[in-house]
Amino acid sequence: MPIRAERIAADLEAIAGCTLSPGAGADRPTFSAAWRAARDHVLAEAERAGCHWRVDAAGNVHVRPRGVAWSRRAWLSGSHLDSVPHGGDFDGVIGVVAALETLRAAHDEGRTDLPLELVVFAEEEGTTFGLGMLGSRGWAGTLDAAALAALHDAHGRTWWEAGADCGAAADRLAAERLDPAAYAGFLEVHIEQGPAMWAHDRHVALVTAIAGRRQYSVSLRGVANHAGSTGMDERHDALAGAAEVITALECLPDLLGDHAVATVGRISVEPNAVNVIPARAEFTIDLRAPLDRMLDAGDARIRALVTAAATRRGLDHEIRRTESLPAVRLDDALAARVRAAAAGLGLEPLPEAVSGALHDAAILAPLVPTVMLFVASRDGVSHNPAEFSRLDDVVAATRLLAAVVGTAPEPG
Ligand code: HGY
Ligand code: MN
Ligand code: MN
Repeated sequence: MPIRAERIAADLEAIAGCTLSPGAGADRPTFSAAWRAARDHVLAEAERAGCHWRVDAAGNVHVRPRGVAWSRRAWLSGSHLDSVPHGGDFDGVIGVVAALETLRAAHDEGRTDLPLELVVFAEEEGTTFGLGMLGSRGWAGTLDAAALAALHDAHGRTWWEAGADCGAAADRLAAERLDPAAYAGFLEVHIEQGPAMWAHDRHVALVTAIAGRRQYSVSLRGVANHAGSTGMDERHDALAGAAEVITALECLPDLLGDHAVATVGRISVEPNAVNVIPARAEFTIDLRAPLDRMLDAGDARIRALVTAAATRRGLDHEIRRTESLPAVRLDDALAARVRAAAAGLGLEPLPEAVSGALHDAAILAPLVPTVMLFVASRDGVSHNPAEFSRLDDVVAATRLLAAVVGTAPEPG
């Protein structure tokens, strides 16, 4: 199939222009005007390539060649168009564009029956509604309508209120659940978002596992008091307590093992005044590791750290685990199919990688044979306007995707 670099480049440029903060990176919250514009670009391209599309009750967008009925078993490929605030132009986008270009290339060849479905998952990042992979979890059934109704965006709208004019509908969610038998496999093309491939001059890699993730919201409550007349040993300073925990968290991954990481990405302080001892500090913890036993050990240490700091300082504390996703091993048989296709393209030996970042692939992997293809990220930078991947690498990954899905899947 004739994969064309200039079409991929045009997609990347068009979608990069769909942002709420022009000149300051990708700002594409799910269901926002910028997200709808990016989605509409993909749909316009897909319609020109002889495709039809639908939106499922969770708000995810699905595209197939008109000659492929929705009931026919097919390959699935795609990713997300939503971004973190001021993110990069490649995260999620290259997975959508790779599948779109594969559909266009098939159309160029007059193939109206390529058994490939493009999917654009809603809210992969979790920075719009506070929890990640919402569209894929709503479709897969690991989140129900009530759970999605309990989430709110910055405007106080629930998933269903914010997504209503983008096709999200709570009353249809259960009926439109993913049917695993309908798909031969899911392939997600994504940027590595880490330094290894770029540093070792690897351009495309096969991802064989995805790290597990635990996320927490920690609340410390002390006593507001006068910054000038309160002695240091008379304080119940919630922010100082948070600082003690955050500093200790930086050392935690070394105790858990290789590829474990911990991040405090968000903190709020009350009353947040220069001359008042902070009464309240609330912060998030994001813990990742390639093995569940490492996550379990990290969970216990996080709870011990917070309790010790709070006790020492006379603070009340609360630890809420807001997410717990297991480490995921991807599908061996589909991986072998990818390696064989790579050999046919001269991309051998195909490097392999473990993903520290989470992806919708982690949600689908328990239900549908799943693999990912990574494309190198310049200096590993991601979730940042400086995020960059080489067009040639995106093209190479797209060619590999096309080679895998170009042959009809075995019957289910
Ligand atoms: O947070 C992640 O791992 C992904 O980028 N959403
Ligand atoms: Mn992503
Ligand atoms: Mn991301």
